[in-house]
Amino acid sequence: MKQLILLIIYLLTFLNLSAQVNDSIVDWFKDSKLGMFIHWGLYSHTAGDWKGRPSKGAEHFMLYERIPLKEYSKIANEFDPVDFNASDWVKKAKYAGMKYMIVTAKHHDGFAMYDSKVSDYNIVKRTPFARDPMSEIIKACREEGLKFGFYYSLGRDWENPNVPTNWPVKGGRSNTWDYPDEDNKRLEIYIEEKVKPQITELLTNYGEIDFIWFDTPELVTKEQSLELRKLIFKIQPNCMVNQRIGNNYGDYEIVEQKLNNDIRKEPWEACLTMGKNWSFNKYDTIYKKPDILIRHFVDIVSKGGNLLLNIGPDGKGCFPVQTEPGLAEFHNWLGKYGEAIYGTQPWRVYGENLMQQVESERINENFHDAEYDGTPQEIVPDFRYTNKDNIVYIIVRHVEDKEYVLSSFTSDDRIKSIESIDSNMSVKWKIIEEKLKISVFGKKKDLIYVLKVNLLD
Ligand code: JFZ
Repeated sequence: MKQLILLIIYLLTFLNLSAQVNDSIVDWFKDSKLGMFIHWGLYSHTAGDWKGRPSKGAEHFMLYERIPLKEYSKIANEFDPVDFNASDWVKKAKYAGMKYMIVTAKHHDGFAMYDSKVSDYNIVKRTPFARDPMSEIIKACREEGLKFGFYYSLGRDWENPNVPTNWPVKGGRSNTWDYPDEDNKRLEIYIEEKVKPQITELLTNYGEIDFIWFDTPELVTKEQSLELRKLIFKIQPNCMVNQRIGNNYGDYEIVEQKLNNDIRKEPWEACLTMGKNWSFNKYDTIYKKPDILIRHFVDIVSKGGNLLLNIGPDGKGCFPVQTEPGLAEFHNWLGKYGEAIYGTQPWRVYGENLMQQVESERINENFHDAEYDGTPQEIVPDFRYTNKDNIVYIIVRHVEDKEYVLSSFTSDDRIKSIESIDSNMSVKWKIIEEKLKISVFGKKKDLIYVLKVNLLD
């Protein structure tokens, strides 16, 4: 009898702790490779200005400018995105080859960009727009076959009086100007009275939700992370949760504004901005060039990750015009080379450089807010590899040479043939001294192109 009780306790504990989605959901995520991230809120309306001058910190400007909640909340009175069209957003994401969308339901300012019954500090109750954009976006995602998730700022909320932080110093990311008594803030009250009820309504009122993308867990405790994970699993067991739920209770890891140094077996996602900021900022005129976006994308995929590419729509609900070349490039490049991306896995190595120099794209471990881009800017001629069944794809990045030797291949790979996916080019190859010598012929049209290596079964 005692053994039976112990077994039941063990099983209940294991089931609780393993409140994670099943493998088929994770497999879908790993195969999908590309999603769209949307940062849209009251900060999109001010768009980098405050009191007639450029503000500091884009979506962080309430913090950087120490704006009293009473003053900041007045922005809602003017938030009226008359050009917002959910179907247009979703169709642009689908056109670019994106398979899911993550949209800010509540950022650090605490303002709900959905019809919250928990807090009137929301887009329906406090703005002339008076609509719930999330229900419109979710409907459009279902019509276009994209999955959907909510971004939710977990450990930072500048509307709520009970959200202490301690980075980079005590109160460093808290609202200490309206709520100065940092030592007496009770995080558990915030979790019980705002976080859990809002996560519950987000997972109850909008049908099937595929992701909760938590951000900045800050001082959330192990117990609080686990309780949130169990709550999500109880309401929607197929909803994936990222590791920013805190305390390692997520289904997948996040790296932000940087790339990984090597292959990671566990599911992971890199979130990158197209411009300099997460949210729309009228002074943000420098957007990553399309070939750089593809360069980062194929690096991420070669190491087993997904790219969550961010757009910050403006206060009228439109994507910045600077995002159009990048979205078009994803459409064109994936239209031609998508077989080397979707449904692939990392090969035994993620790639190599043309000059065999040491990999220069080191991760920058410094923590940054807002305006930070740790992705490599230098363009190194090199190769990335992906694998699907008995095919290895060689993704050739910014290589002008028409002949090169790859040391990652040997005669043991039993290569049957190598072909160029771009029919304007042809390939000659041979194994010499246990290396693969490749010569390409014809007109190279793409800065990043793909060769398909067919291996013998
Ligand atoms: C956070 C937010 O502050 C930012 O506004 C945006 O929403 C981004 C996606 O997430 O920024 C972070 C969070 C974590 C790290 C860096 C920036 N980090 O762990 O290095």
